[in-house]
Amino acid sequence: MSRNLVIAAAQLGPIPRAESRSSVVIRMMQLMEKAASRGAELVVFPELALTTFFPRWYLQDQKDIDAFFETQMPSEETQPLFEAAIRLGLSFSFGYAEKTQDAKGETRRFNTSVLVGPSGEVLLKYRKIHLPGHSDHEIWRPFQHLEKRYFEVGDLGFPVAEALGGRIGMCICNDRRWPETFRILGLQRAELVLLGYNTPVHYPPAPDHDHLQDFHNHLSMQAGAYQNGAWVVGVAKAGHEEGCDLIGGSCIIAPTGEIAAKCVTLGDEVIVVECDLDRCREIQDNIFNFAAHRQPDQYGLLVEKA
Ligand code: CDV
Repeated sequence: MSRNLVIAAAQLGPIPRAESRSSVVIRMMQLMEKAASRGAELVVFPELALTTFFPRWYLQDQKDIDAFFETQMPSEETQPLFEAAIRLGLSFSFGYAEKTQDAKGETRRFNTSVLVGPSGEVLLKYRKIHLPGHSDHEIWRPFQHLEKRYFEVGDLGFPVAEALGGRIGMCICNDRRWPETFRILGLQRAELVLLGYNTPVHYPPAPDHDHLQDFHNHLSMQAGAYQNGAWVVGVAKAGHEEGCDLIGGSCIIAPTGEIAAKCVTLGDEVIVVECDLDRCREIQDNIFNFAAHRQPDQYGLLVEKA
């Protein structure tokens, strides 16, 4: 099997609260068609791709909250996405709010992403571990960020799958800011990390950093790629959504940390790069050869509670 994988980052522009899933699915299918016409084999969509970014609202009625969650994947509304991918022979990944029941019958809610193969089969599932924001209504904020209220910390760890001719891991939005995320994937010899994000330009607890949002986005992802010798595909939901500006800057990053392609709008946009997974060796066998140079005996503090 070829070690070249043609990957598309499919950025989504704003999704208003009133936009239906079916309408978003049509937009995603249009991006898939565009990506396929440019030779893409894998299309990567953002975090919580099917709806507006609902943690910006303090919702009290569980029915209103659950309206943003998926209880089935695929569902009637998302089935066309899976069918389009099968028809186009594409794999794709995307994020969604997952409501499920555990073995004890308890309801669980996660911020989830899945990687779907070209036959419509789920190859990998990840549930977001670093949930940013807060749990209670904080009225001083111009908008809320209630991920800690609506989701539980993911319970699947950071899995890596042998898939599409390489080793693939995923993370979601805030996870990308934590070096531990990329290192855990790197220790499993991930060659490709797929991630989606919804990042407001305005960060209410530290507004002095608003002008640095794009810089911090790329800084985190480029460092993660380089320090672990992996391709990283970071995909935004971007633009002015329900009064909140979200950064764009979706990009495909080489294992050297260089940005190979980047979106230039804040709307629906596709970029495509032919990614040679063997290029991971340039980094993983040399400067970040873990077996030769890492000193885990000295890193005990890293896994102690702060
Ligand atoms: N969706 C996110 O995880 N957003 C956070 C914001 C709140 C800082 C992020 O890390 O981009």
